[in-house]
Amino acid sequence: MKKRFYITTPIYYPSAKLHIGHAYCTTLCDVLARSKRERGYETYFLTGADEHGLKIEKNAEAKGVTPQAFVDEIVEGFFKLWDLLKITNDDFIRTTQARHEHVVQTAFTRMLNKGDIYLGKYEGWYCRYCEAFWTDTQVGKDHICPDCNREVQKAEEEAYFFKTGKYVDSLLKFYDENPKFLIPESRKNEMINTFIKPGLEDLCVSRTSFSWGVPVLENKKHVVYVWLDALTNYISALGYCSDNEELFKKFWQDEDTEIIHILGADITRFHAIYWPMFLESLGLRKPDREFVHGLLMMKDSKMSKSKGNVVDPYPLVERYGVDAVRYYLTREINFGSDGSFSPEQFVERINADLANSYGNLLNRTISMIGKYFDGAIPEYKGQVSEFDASLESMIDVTISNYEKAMDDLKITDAIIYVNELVNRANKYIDETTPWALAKDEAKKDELASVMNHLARAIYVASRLYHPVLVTASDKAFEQLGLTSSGYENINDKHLLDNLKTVKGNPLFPRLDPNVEVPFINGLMAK
Ligand code: ME8
Repeated sequence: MKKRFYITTPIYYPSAKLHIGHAYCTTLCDVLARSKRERGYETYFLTGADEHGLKIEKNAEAKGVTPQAFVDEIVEGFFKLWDLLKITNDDFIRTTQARHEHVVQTAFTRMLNKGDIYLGKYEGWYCRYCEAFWTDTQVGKDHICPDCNREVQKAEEEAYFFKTGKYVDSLLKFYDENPKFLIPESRKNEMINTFIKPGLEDLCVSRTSFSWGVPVLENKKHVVYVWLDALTNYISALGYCSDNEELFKKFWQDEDTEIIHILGADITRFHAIYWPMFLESLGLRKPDREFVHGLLMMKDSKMSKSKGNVVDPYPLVERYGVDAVRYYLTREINFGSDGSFSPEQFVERINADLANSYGNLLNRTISMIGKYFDGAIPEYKGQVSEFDASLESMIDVTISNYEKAMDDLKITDAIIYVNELVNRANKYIDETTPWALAKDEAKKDELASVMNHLARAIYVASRLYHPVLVTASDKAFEQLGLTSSGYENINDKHLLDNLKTVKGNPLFPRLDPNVEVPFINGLMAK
């Protein structure tokens, strides 16, 4: 296990407001980053905004403002949303910042001097929505963009190109030697069969048809084409080629850092093919893992800013709280598979897992400790009954399964392990029947042990839920009477001895589907 982590989200286009799909990716990265940090790994978490390109230039023009003013306003909204969702990014990179533009220009010059970039003429099928050129085969006879299904136009212009051919063999060798580089593995076959085998064309890395971009120093009528610009954010944010390369040395160059990019399936080829090539051209190390998460769909089609069929995360968080939304995104959509957003599933998930299972376990336990032990958690005295032994072993297994799943980026699985522990603890109440033990003075020790074990199960579940349920877990700790503790205490069986519990409100009040489903549907209709 490497000792440090560098985790990134894609940098989103500020061409319109973000929707729940972006919130999904950033939240899941945040869960990973928090979980690593809590477990003591030095972690750097980056997100940002990809502010150049034709689409933004056009949107700004339509609004009658400068592109910079246009993106400034939208990026304000990014900040608000990440604040609302309690995202703990260490930095926010904007591609219009001088620190980034400098790196793009330096990288371009280095590649040019090395002979990896040359001036040529581009003719191809251009999708102005995706800002991507496509080949004849990719657009088919109807000339449709394979990404967004819109019509593409034939376009030609003088442009600089990156020589992909020079790096193809080395990329394939890299894939072979690093089977865990691209996850899920099916994506690697897709890259090879769809893009590399049919013959990878040189990549267009400059444009002259719009001006909202980083100027090419060597030829000012060109601006750097968005993907060379965008991808370098992952190193510009760390200070690559700046006066202070400390972060870059630590989080990129040091082999003891695990570099993980998280991205959606729509941008895999840019990350999995061109980015490693650019890095090799610059003589830099490649990331350890690129994890391709699935897309959130609306009914049968992809949710996207340009289609306008989106769910706005703001009112959801406002009404249901940050924990409910973070939990739904983490648990409902298996990380790595596509998923769909549905109001019914949202309400059902919160009710079943958070209100009935976790919230209820806490509520029942705190009430019983209040009733039977005057609110003080009895001391740990080992395993008094066979049920104690079984719950304790489940706790140990849960911690180790959870950690392994998180390390493998199986975030949904990690959370399911915690849910299973919570369910087990609820069942343990039924098995041990504390209300019956309480009637028999001779069973006082047994009852005390049950309360201690329940409190510990709640503590461990809350610790493991913490990267997701960022406020509710803290409330659970408060109810257990804990003022401070960290992940390092997770195995301490005496942590809760004699703590004075504090009865609180239910963490997750049950949602009434008859009220909430129409409410969420209303948000979607807007
Ligand atoms: O592609 N479901 O930006 P972008 C889940 N600027 N995730 C979704 C989603 C959905 N329906 N829609 C978007 C760009 N995403 C470039 C990236 S990176 C160097 C440059 C998420 O604003 C998903 O992670 O179109 C996807 O890859 C990303 O947003 C695309 O965001």
